[in-house]
Amino acid sequence: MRAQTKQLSDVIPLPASVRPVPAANFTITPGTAVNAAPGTTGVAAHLGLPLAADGPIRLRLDEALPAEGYRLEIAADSVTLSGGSPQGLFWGVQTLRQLGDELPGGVIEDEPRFSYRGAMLDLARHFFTAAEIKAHIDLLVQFKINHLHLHLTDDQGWRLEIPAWPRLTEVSGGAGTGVDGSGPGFLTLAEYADVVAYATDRFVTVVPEIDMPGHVNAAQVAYPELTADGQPVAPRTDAEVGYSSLVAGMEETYAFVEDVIRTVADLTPGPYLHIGGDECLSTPPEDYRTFLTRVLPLPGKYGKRAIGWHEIAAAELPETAVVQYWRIEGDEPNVARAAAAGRQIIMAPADRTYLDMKYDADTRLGLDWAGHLSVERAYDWDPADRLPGVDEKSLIGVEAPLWSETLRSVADVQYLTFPRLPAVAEVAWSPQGSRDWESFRARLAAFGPRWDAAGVAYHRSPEIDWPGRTV
Ligand code: TNX
Repeated sequence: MRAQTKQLSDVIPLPASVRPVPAANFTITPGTAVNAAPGTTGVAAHLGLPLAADGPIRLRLDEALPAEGYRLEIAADSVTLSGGSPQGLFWGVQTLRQLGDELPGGVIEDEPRFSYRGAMLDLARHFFTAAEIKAHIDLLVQFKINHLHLHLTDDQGWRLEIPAWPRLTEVSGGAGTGVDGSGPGFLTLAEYADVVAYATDRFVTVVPEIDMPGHVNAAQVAYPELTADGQPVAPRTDAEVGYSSLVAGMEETYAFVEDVIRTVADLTPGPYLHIGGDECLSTPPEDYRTFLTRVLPLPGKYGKRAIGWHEIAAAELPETAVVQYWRIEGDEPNVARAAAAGRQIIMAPADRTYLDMKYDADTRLGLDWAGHLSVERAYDWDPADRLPGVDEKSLIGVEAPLWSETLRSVADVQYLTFPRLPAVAEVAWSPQGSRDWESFRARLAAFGPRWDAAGVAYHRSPEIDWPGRTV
């Protein structure tokens, strides 16, 4: 049990620098007002307090700070929060909100270790609605996650409307799709735009993924002309991988792919478009390279940087391409070679970041092909020390993917996401040298009552000394 007063460092992810000034606590009451300097009123709204020119909580921009950085100064009679940009200010607001209404005095100066701090949600194996995705974003930003990767297409479903290819969602987003046929649905153009706008308001970049050339059974069910012999294929609702492929030697393939990439690029303000590229076990290696040589430049043609799962490192990569490392073993030399050639890498090793791995043998959801992923394992590693030849300067960041084969509800998403996502968020944000598992698990315990009160279905991992339930 841990009911003592909060300390200034009781924040996840741990800030880069914390200097407590013990006597100078500040108390927020419902009437405490915010003085928001020009350019900060949008962010100020996320504090949920009234605005007034003489308010003691001051929000301002300070270009001397890093863009995602902020400085929070808490004194007895005022609180000053400065951000290097509205985004940095927004992260400062998250810190302020975590500290609660009795703010301990002192100064926090903070900025992230990595610029890409991601979470992935698989909408293909089980669909989640726009409202559910937005609610998930609200939980992610509390931990300063700034990229949401949406896995929109796979063998079991196609989840984004593409107007020129309407059967993709009419057929493969409809009833009976998803693993066990239990996850139907798709995002209309308007719903996707709504998710993107909601994310943008919270400084989160949406990274859409259209998986290819494998993981395409749902596309081929909708359009049999995309198969090698033009014959219809049956819908699949099992969780196998590696059996479907677009055909590298057919022009129809590239007409389809370019239409889809252009459409998704037009709908997406963020800089990235993820083209998948994983587990193409039924694509001959030569065809895989032929396909990627034509397709990897397409996001660039439409103004985006291509991201692909690390298998793409077997092909020639455009200069701006980003490689996402996921497997626990295999392809490391290709990834190291891509890094040596100046390509940027996202770290998402399954045995440290895959939120769909079971916590332990008793976990009722999830898979275990990469082993069990305890909270401590998700926390206790260094992304710059994972792969020989891939060091700090090659990394743009870290992502925690959540595949949805075993998920059936938002509660299932929350159960696997919390509390491991905060662990990965701290890996991606806080200085490596300041991170410490004992400190993290003590800070994490304080989130139990908040998640209880907010109705978040987190896993009460026995690794953490949670306080007693309050609701
Ligand atoms: C591997 S990780 C996959 C996915 C599965 C996942 C399940 C990756 C790039 N591909 O197709 O959903 O394992 O953990």
